[in-house]
Amino acid sequence: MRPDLMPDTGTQLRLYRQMRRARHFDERGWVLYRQGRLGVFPPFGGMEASQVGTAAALSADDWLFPTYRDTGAALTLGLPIARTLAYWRTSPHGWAMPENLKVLPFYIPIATQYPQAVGAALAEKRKGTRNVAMAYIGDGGSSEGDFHEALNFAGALNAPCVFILQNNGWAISVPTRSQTRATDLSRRAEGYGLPGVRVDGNDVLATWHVTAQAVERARNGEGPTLIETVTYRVKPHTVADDPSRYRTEEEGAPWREKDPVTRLRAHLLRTGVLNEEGEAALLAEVAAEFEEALREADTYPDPAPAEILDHVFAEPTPQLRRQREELLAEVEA
Ligand SMILES: Cc1ncc(C[n+]2csc(CCOP(=O)(O)OP(=O)(O)O)c2C)c(N)n1
Ligand SMILES: [Mg+2]
Repeated sequence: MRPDLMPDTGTQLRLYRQMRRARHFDERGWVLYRQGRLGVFPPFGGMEASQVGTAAALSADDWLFPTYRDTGAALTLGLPIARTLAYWRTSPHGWAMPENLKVLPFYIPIATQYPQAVGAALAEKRKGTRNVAMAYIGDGGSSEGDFHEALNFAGALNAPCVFILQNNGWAISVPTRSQTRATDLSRRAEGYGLPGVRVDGNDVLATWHVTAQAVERARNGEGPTLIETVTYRVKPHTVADDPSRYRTEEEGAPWREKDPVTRLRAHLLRTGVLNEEGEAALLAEVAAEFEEALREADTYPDPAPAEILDHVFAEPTPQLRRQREELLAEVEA
């Protein structure tokens, strides 16, 4: 990487801590799932540079629209670990966001977050702030109509949006090459008059750099950017998926070599920004933070059935009220 594009050492260390927090969540998540202490969740290990480097370019006043895969991004912008654990326990505590946090609950319906992010960005523009909205999507999601509508809409209205397209090679069992004939997904931006950037999604210094530039453009009223982070889903689609049914083990081998956490670690140790002692302390802090959050999540009471409908709208619609009554009557019976 060109030295003049390198984030300062403070930023490098901040990125490393966030990547370790994400990696730790992913690894502990697997164990907790097997222990029956966490529900089915989509692992993201190996995609930390793609998620952390992009989210770290935001400020606390910006919006983040994550998909189910983007725990690493959400944690980076400040989503509490305890809430995230609650989410994957299907507890309402997991989708009632802290008031001051502009991170949306993880989107499960593919691509719906993209047009909604444009709406949030336009609202900020109308209010005259310099805040931006960042939305995540996968390679598979980029085949959905919502993706294209959002890019067109954002371009036409010059919305302060940053679109992150994480190309991790797979949409469950469908490889990117079957998903589309396009071979460079970032070039789709051209069709909507937007800049499109393709970046090594396993290099956190690079993802951070290109995203920081896109965020700056958006803040300055210069409009949206599409960033394709080229990475790989080394893990199964969810902890309940068996990828050996649709792909070979060898396919992932070169990607495991390019592990983004190991890669930044090697750089930090080589340049003396971090030493083994400093790293050990950092890892201990990250682990302690997680265990504390797990203890907190364990204190959340089990949800009551009707809570599944709370937090959907500030004011429930007549339909929701009716469904709530029906549900309660059913539980009663
Ligand atoms: C609208 C909609 N259609 C289908 C699904 C089922 N589904 C869940 S994940 C997924 C694959 C998405 O792949 P991609 O966008 O590449 O994201 P990744 O899982 O690789 O992060 C599909 C089709 C869904 N959740 N929503
Ligand atoms: Mg994918």
